[in-house]
Amino acid sequence: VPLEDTSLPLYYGWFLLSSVQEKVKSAAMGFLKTLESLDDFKNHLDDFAGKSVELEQYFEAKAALHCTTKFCNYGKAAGAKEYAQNPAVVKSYGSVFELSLTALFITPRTVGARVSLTEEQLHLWPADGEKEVESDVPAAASLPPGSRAHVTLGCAEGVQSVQTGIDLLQILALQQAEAPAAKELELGSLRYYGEGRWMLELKEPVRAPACFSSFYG
Ligand code: 2AM
Repeated sequence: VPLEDTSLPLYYGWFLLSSVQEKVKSAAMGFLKTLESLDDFKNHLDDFAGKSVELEQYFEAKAALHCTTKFCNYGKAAGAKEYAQNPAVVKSYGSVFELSLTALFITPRTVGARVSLTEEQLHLWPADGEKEVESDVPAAASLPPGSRAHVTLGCAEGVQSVQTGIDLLQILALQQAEAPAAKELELGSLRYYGEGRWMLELKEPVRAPACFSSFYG
């Protein structure tokens, strides 16, 4: 294996600064607690294996909070080398950006925060970011670039974090087709998308400074 291939990371992304990690985690906890207290949610508990669930225990945290841009798999993923050589990626490496977390969502598999990317941030988004998961979400290619951008906050037992972006795209595809009626809460508008999928559009987006970098593992 040529050295240049082995030097590619597992993934590139924005890593939330440690000062904001706790803020985001507590916003997520607040969301889960609010959800659990709602009759609407209790009426749909079947989605979560039927029994009573403590959402805070149902999901386990994965890595330090980040928003993956390109999963390179040490160079084995399609387009990894091209991404690493993209001038925008090279130029921004190590810079701090402000991410805007505009919604929180859960499914029986994952809990995450949607990231709404700015024009500048979209330059770091890979061209195939959404198309890559078309087999899981057929409508993915018709969603705008950056739709998959998210921070994984936790996964159910045995679930890999790559699932969070797939769950987000599924919710957005349903939203595009026909958004269900919203319940207005103090934190924002909550919608139920069936099969245990809930999304809260935040009234006040959470602003999270994050460093664009990569993870080798
Ligand atoms: P995540 O972005 O939803 O958290 C290491 O596994 C990181 O790369 C995780 O952050 C994970 O998911 C992300 N990841 C894993 N496989 C991926 C894939 N095929 N495409 C995009 N991101 C992936």
